[in-house]
This record gives sequence, C-alpha cells and structure tokens, in this order.
Amino acid sequence: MIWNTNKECMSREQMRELQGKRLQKLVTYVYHNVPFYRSRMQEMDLSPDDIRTIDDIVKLPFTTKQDLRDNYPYGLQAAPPSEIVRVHASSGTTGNPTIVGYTRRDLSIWSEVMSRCLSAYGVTRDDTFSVSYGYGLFTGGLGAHYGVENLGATVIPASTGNTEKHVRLIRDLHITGIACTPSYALYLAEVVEKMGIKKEELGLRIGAFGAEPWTENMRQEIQERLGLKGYNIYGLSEIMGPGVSYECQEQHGSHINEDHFFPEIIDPETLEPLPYGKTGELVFTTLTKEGMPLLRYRTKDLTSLMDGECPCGRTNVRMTPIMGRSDDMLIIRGINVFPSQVESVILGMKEFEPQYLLVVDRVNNLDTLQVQVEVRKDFFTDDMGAMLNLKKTLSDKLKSVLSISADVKLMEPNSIVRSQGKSKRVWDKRVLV
Ligand code: ADP
Ligand code: K
Ligand code: ZN
Repeated sequence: MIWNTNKECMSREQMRELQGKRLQKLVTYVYHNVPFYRSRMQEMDLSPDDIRTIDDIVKLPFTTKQDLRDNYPYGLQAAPPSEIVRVHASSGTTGNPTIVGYTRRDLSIWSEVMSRCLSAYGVTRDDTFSVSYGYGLFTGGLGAHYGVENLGATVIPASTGNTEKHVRLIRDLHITGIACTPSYALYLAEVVEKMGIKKEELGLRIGAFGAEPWTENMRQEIQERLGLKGYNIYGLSEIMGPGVSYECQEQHGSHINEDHFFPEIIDPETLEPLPYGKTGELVFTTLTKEGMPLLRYRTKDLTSLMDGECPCGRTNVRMTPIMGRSDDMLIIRGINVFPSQVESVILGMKEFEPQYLLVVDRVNNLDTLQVQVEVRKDFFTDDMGAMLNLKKTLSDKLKSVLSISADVKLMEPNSIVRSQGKSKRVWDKRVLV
C-alpha cells in the first residue's frame, strides 16, 4: 500500500518544483535564524534571493559533522528553545554524539515518513509491531515507535535486551513485524533456536532493518532463520532519524522521502556533484525541518542514486544499499577494503555463522588484515585437515574479492560477542602504532 500517493507518486517536474519552493523558504529561514549559515552565505556573497529553483542548491555551502561538533550542542538550532519539544543524539559511532532538537511539526513529519516506510513493507493497522531498536537518545526506538502508532498498527515497545522474554512476547502477542538492526535480528534468531522454538510458531512476517550497513547475503540469512521478509530502512539523526529512505516490495533500492530530504551524491574529494548511477558521498538538505535544518549535510555514507521508474508506482528517487561510511573504508596496503565485502564472502559460505571481526594492524611497517570468523556448530570439528581446508577456501575467496591476502582465523561457535545495537566489526590497531 502507498501511504501518501500525493507525495510518493508525483511527476518528476512536480517534485522538482515543490523542492525548489521548499528550498527557497528554507534558505530564507536559516539565513534569518542561524548565524552560522548567515555568515557562511555572506562569505560566499550569497543571498537567499539567489536561490530560485532546486538546481540552485549547488551554490549553497556544505555542512559537516565537524560543523555540528564546533557548534555543540545547540549552535545550529534554528527554532527557539520554547518550540523544541524533543531532543535526540546520534549514536556517536565515529566520535562525540551530535545533538538534534525537534519541533512538534518536525515530529509529525517524522511519523509521516515512517508511516510511508511501514506501508511500503506491507504493514497495516492489523499488524502488531515490535520496536527493538534501542529507546532513548538514539533515534531508532522512538522514531519507529511513533511511525507505527501513526499508521495505526499496534506498537510493542520491546527495545533491546531481555531477548528470551521478547521471543515469548512475539509468540504470545502474535507480533507480526519487528524493527531492529540486522545484528539484533541475527541475535534474536539465535535465541529463538536456542529456546527450541520454531520460526513458524513465531509468525513474524515483516522486518524493518537498518541503522547499520547490511548485505544481500545477510538479508537471505535473516529471512531464512526468522521466516520473515526483511526490508531496508535508512536514516540518520542529523537529518531526522529512521525513515529517510525505505525499500518497497520490489526490494531494489530504497525510495528517498525527497519532498523532505533532498539528496545529492558528491565526490568526497573534489566535492563535485555526481550523476545518477555513480557512487559517492550522500548529501542531504532538510527541506522542511524547523528545529535543526541543515544545508547540504555530508553524511559520509557511500551510495548512488538510481535513475528510472520503479514498478511499485512510487516516483521518489531510489538509493542503492549503503556500501559503508567513507570512514569505515579501510586502506590496507594501499587497497580500499570495506567490511561489507568481507561480509558478503563469509555469508556466501554455509560453513560460517554471520559473525566476524576484522583486525587490522601494522607489523614491520606492513599493514596486516586478520579475519576472525565463527564456524557453524555442524562444521566445527577436531579434524585438522578439514579445518585447514576450510581456512584455505575462505582465504582464497577473500583474496579474489579484496585483492589482498588476509589471515583467516577460524573461531569456535559462539565465541564472537553478539551485538544488540549497531555492531562493531572492525578493530583497527594501527592508530596505536
Ligand atoms: P551515528 O552516525 O553516530 O551512527 P546515527 O545513530 O544517526 O548516528 O546513525 C546514522 C548512520 O547509521 C547513518 O549515517 C549510516 O551510516 C548508518 N545507517 C543507518 N541506516 C542504515 C542502513 N539501512 N544501511 C546502512 N547504514 C545505515
Ligand atoms: K520546549
Ligand atoms: Zn518502488
């Protein structure tokens, strides 16, 4: 079902016209209410009148995470404190958290875009949805929560932790959908299996998975083990939270709610805009935000925008799955390596659990990569020959995908620490050298 055909199925011309109007208003708004943007624009000799259509967006200054840190906590806030009704913070995956204040209108737009996502997954008022993102400063929990309520489905605010109780709730309350990180979904699957409960007894139908990069192989794995269909949801607290983009039934790219969040892809080195189909850094301008509106915010997330129509009927532009963050990218002996590449290889082999850790170090001035990976119970044996063969098979596959060799370390079942939120899959020790 399409939640808002008015906004999700506009012609491209109508959309661009709407975006242009909203951008004009936004620029005037930040010029008058955010000294940071006013002085940036003055330095560039730019006045709000110079912005007339959405194409003029390239004239505007970028905003970086560092700008948010330099103006911590409320420096980029446009609305007065009396209008702010809620505050969230980013998870701080890559440094100090950034603080985001929302007005009542911001929150209602957030619920609206979340409802669009959930509808695209097939959630209806008859569903019971468990929100198992962390509740609190993190946007995942409350963001998904109000989206489910706004749609009219029943929300179970399970959060993370206490997973056995959660599994019983899923079964007893006939919970049909779950929103969580892919890491938590895997962990949940393990707990379900350990409790001896069959996935059919659970009756889960839909998963809204996001907050961290995940691969197609990971999707297959989770779907198989939990017996549901897993859909991507993407977002970030600086822009809103979850609900910035979402997969439809086609599961071929995620539609961006671009009437609210205008996307661009840039080359992270030259900062030049890149055309559809080219991978680069995703940049967002919040077209309608009141609390903390941002101009051309550099997300550091690497993806591309997809051209062409989607068979689902939505016309909102789609983005491909996030490859990783530009600062997740490891440069090992001069070669770019993404953890997601390793994940794809590991999950493509039936002998391994989807649990791994990349350890990067520098020995005698040479970068080293160790890939620790957990062997599945059924394949873990005392037979040295078999284990050596398995190790060699994985090493060869990694080498062909990464173009560098990695030292594979086979780990016993259940030896890698499980994550309930965003997982940490890289340990780069070189910073200490
Ligand atoms: P932090 O940047 O501190 O982790 P957030 O909690 O706001 O702060 O998380 C937003 C980030 O999470 C995004 O910029 C992106 O890197 C990642 N993320 C969110 N959803 C997805 C997704 N569906 N796929 C890949 N990465 C995602
Ligand atoms: K207030
Ligand atoms: Zn679609």
